[in-house]
Amino acid sequence: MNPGSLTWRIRGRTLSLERPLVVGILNVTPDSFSDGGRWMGPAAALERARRMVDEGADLLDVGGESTRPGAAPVLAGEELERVLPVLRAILADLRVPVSVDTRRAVVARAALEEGADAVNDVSALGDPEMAATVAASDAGLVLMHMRGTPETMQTLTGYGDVAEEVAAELQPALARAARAGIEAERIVVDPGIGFAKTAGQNLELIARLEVVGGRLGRPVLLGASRKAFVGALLGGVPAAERDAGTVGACVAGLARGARLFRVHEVRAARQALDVADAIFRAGAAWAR
Ligand code: HH2
Repeated sequence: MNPGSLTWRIRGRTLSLERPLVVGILNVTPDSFSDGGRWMGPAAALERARRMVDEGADLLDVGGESTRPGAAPVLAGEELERVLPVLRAILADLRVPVSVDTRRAVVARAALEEGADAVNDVSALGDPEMAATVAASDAGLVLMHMRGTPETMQTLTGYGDVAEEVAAELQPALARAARAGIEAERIVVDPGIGFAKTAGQNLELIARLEVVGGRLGRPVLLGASRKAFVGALLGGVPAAERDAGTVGACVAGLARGARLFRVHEVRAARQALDVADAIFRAGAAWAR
């Protein structure tokens, strides 16, 4: 598989992944681990969204529930109240594609009706209604690997070969999506960095990301931004000071075949990925 030649189809549009695709994170939650409470409400969120687009985001990912380790679930009504006004404001003002980061079909359905372009499901179709909900639209779908729930996941880190097992455990969700009528071209996969993984397993997963992309045959999205393993490698720096470390993880992931990168700090990732990608392409051209 040549990941550089892959595309992602959302809402009838084919997004090219020739250039690495940067996904800007917009958490409209009070408690997200690195930016909780900063962008709540349509005005603050829209300002943040505009800035991320100016800095080079190709897609914005709006989430109304923190899924950090130990986080308790929020009620669907609360999640809808957080997400829908923000989604409405962004879609009215900006032309950028938007995904909704949710595990709930009811939230996904409302967001899709509002005009969201993709569903980012960290539970990989854990809600029995999710596949049919996405199938009924022509939206894109991100299937992320996790075990258990954010409350329990860090007790579920027993793996033999983490890359192979993550790929194998995502396969049933791909099959379920196909059975529901979601075309493969609409799907990207995500190893779920920090979701039921130890710091060492996160490193190994990124180092062997091509196993996940190769086994599943779909483009890989990497979500390493500001996560705890980055902080641990940098002597325990707080989440807001992990953006340079995040860029390191993105470039390493790019070298292993990831084509989409979910980040809090867009400008640095955009620059680093464009430069690294050009260098890797020059290397590949020389080797031919
Ligand atoms: N990570 C988080 C949330 N959603 N979605 C995908 N596809 N991949 C990820 O790695 C991923 C994700 C957790 O990070 P964040 O949104 O910054 O924090 P919180 O869950 O506390 O809101």
